Amino acid sequence: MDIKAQLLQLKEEIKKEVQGIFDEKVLNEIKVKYLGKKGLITSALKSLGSLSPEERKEVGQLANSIKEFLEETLKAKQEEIEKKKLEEILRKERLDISLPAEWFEPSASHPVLTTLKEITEIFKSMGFTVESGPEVEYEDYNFTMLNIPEHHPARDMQDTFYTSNGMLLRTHTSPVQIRSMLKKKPPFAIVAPGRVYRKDMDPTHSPMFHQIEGLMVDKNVSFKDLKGILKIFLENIFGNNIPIRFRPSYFPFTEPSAEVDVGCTVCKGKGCRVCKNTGWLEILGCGMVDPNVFKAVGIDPEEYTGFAFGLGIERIAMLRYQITDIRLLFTNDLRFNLQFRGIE
Ligand code: 2U9
Repeated sequence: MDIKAQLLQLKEEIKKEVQGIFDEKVLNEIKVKYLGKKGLITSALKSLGSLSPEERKEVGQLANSIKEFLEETLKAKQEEIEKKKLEEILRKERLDISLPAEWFEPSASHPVLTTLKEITEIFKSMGFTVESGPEVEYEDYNFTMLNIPEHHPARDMQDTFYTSNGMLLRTHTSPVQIRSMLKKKPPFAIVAPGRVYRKDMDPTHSPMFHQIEGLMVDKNVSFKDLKGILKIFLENIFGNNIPIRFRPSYFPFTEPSAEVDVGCTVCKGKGCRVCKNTGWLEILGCGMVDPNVFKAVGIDPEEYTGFAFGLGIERIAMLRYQITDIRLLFTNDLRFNLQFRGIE
């Protein structure tokens, strides 16, 4: 058979060979078989030298056209294989978006966190900024600088958790205000929400609980300012018509000091178990910052005055949601926690 006939036969073979292939590996083998260094078309092109010039031209054109034909056929086949692969992936990974979604049990915001956030927001709305600090504190920041001297009963080992390195778990968030006063220059108004620790455990006391404390320092801050701020706060929490009373009290870090009661929200002042028949609920403590506290942080008490207050978050949450045992707030029993779904 002459070379022309051989080439035409090759073309027919290629057509047949490529037809039933769906594998890239086999496709590659065919490419090598015809177009590789020792491939059939390559050899045919190499043998052109032995032909006469006229034949060379004709056979050369034929060989090239077959080469082109093969290249195009292989390319088309490659595209066909890739398309098939993609179709297969799309078929396998098909999502039916009309199927019903998987059911997730909705969770609930913890009542302590809900209350803490709400109280913080009320003070923010009155221009207070929010500060925080470490829970493991120096004795100086937790006691000494707050006018609580070394042998004061508040420092008692029976009330305070001391760490082995001479530090302690803060018993109130007041050290945050000490740190702020060491850093900032008056005027400022801050609140410090956070966890505090005391060795206490009964239906109304937990060894860890949450407080929020506030401090405003400026020239001419008075007890009148303190009353105004606390009135707005209590009306926001308990409603506009809530009765409020200030009772004289004592704290080492404020002078004068007061405790603030609101009319019992359960019996409306008539007397019940919750208010121990007094008609009043004790909500917070407050007072004017003691000059000794200002001196300890390097603020001149002749130039500046300030008020401070503090309250326990769990107590407020318990009153709001009529919870009678504080321990329910910390056992993480879902039957309890999930009752607060939708409240935040
Ligand atoms: C600085 C100066 C003064 C914070 C205050 C109270 C009154 C108070 C208690 C309420 C219930 C704590 O959670 S509780 O047991 N707190 O009665 N706290 S005045 O006074 C400060 C704080 C920091 C530098």
